[in-house]
Amino acid sequence: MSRITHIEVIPLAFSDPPLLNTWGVHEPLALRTLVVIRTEDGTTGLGEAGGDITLLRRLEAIAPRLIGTRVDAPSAISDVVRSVLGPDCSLVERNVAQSPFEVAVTDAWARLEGIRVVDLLGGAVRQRVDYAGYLFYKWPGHPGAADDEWGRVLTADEVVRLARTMVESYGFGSLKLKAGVFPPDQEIDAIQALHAALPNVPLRIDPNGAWTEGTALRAAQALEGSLDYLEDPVLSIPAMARVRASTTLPLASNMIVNTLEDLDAVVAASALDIVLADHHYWGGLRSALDLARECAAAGLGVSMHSNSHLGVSLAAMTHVAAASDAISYASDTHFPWNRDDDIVADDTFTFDRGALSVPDGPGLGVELRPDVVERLHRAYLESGRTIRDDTGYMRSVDPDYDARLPRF
Ligand code: GKR
Ligand code: MG
Repeated sequence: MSRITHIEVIPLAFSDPPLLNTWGVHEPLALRTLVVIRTEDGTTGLGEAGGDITLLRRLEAIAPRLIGTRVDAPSAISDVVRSVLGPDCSLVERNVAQSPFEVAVTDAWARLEGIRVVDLLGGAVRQRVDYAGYLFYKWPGHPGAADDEWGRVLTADEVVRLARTMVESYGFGSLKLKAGVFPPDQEIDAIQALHAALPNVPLRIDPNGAWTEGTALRAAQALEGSLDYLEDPVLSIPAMARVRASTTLPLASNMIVNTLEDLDAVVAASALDIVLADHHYWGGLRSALDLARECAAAGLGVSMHSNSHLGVSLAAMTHVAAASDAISYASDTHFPWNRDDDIVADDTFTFDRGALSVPDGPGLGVELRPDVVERLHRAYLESGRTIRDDTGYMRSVDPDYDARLPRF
């Protein structure tokens, strides 16, 4: 089986609208890292990771040590990652650094076999993967710039307008509102307005742990009947368990389950109904599938989390969801917010009734647009940016911005 001969680790910066979250606001450029491996017979494999400098430096340190690895031995990657990162790195940090290499190697292996990644992962349990439309409050444009195509989303009516646009453009059959931005009553009103406007669309709200336990209890009671699930209202397992015990709403999280030990603790405390898996944080495609299996065995539902991303990540998520019947909810995606700057061919992803067909492959089934990769890499270098800093950007506009969690 073919061995890796080259690896490129390419930092990228791409346009991002001013989306509000509890930490602050998205900066004009989001950062991401592309990993491209090549094998001795010229096969390529792609992976995508976050863009912060610490991770970038780790990926750059790991890459040369993977030269010579066979692409049909993805388990060899974790030994290299462990030895390069050393004992001071946490399991989660190792998993984050491992993920893009595991995805790239799997892509190359599947390409070599002439099959789709999903088939290499055990076969497709579905050919279409549902995604949820991801609603954000947002400024009309970045400070000093013209309004963007999405316009202003600061009121309940504007959230409903955004939801209608997302549903009309993509056919999403579920919607998630990023919350923890405004006083909770305002966000509860927005969900109630969405529920009234789109009664057949399951809704989620995610304040990223910005709410106190008291607020979470009150919000849960107010939103019973309007929500499909409530995501990360609070940030500790005991607090989540207490909220869960007081509501009929299903509770979900991508913040309190980061390791299998966390999963055991969550199950022991009856703290959650749904875990949001994310192959970027769990060490790659296989570990995300293992997590999904473990969750299902423990009686938990599974959805998938996303951060601002490009098409290699979207393809990887689609193959993961297609390979797992444990993934029982539509997955999050930021795709509509970032699609114009995508590094993969324009026509790769066409949403049909909120779902993507699993790309035909071989491999992940995506091809890079080299001119766009080059442009986004230049944008990265010229920007001088090295970390995501939503709070710093918000404070450049509102110097007193309070990003404490919880604070509402
Ligand atoms: O893009 O602002 C954002 C989101 O808040 C993201 O950073 C979160 O990781 O979407 C994510 C979540 O579900 O927590
Ligand atoms: Mg979340």
